[in-house]
Amino acid sequence: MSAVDFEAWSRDVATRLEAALGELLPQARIVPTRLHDAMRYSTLGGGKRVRAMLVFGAGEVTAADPKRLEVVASAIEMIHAYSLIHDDLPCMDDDVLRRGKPTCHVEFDEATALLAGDALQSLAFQLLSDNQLAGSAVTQLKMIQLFAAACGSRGMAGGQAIDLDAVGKSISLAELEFMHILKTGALIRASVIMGAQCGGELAQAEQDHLDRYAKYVGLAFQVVDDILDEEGDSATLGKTAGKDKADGKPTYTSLMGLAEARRFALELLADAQGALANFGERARRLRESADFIVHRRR
Ligand code: GRG
Repeated sequence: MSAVDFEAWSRDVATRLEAALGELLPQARIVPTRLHDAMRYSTLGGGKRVRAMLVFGAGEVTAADPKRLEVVASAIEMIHAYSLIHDDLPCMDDDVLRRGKPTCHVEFDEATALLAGDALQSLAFQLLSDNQLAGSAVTQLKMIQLFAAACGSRGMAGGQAIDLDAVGKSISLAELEFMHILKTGALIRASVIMGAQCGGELAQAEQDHLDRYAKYVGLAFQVVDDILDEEGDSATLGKTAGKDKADGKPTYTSLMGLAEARRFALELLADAQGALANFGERARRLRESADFIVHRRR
């Protein structure tokens, strides 16, 4: 795969992920059919699949078996889909458009959307415990621990709580950064670390470099998300543009201004690339994925 360009590689990742998710998600004809339909509706056929790119990119660093990476990427996408379903509910961001189509609670109903998110979360953990994904049981347990922490109150759910609490308030840049490290950064970091853990063991210094890369990329992802929310249009983004501003949410652009936020995103990209300096060709896909994350238009 190293001869093909990034576009072909990322398409291949998305195709593999889609096929794996199609198999791993319960079929819509299985009872309870409405719930299974909603889980598939929100997980399949959309999204940039950035977290899967990071799983597969990190897997190339440790020469991991693609079959293991498919399972890990699927579990992470299920958690991501659950977070989007719940985030769109009326009790949270109350949004009607996601990935260019009606949000889960609009297409189905609120109760089904709540349950679809819940069931996606437990299915993700089931996959990580049903399949052999690492060289040793100890490493696999460490993967699951990291994943649980990334999803919970000191990860994504905690970041969401801080986010909801910050609406209409003025917060500092340090507070904004802390919120995003939890809300979006934790799952992005888990994608990189778990992808690498599917393959051969890395020296401690190499693990630390990957971890630094993941943290910079996670933050860069969010800064760019804020820029796109301000600059983009709903048709391109596939979600309601300008919503953060309209909802009175603090963002990088509201705190720094657009030009400074753009500069900050490039600085984070350079830091992320710097963290990979010693990996050579093995980290090519991680380098390209970081570039994609910062220069994307949606
Ligand atoms: C409800 C527990 C719980 C958590 C929700 C991550 C999150 C916390 C909410 C998502 C809301 C949101 C729009 C956050 C901003 C960054 C983000 C995660 C954007 C969506 O991710 P992309 O751009 O989406 O990777 P696609 O559709 O491409 O997969």
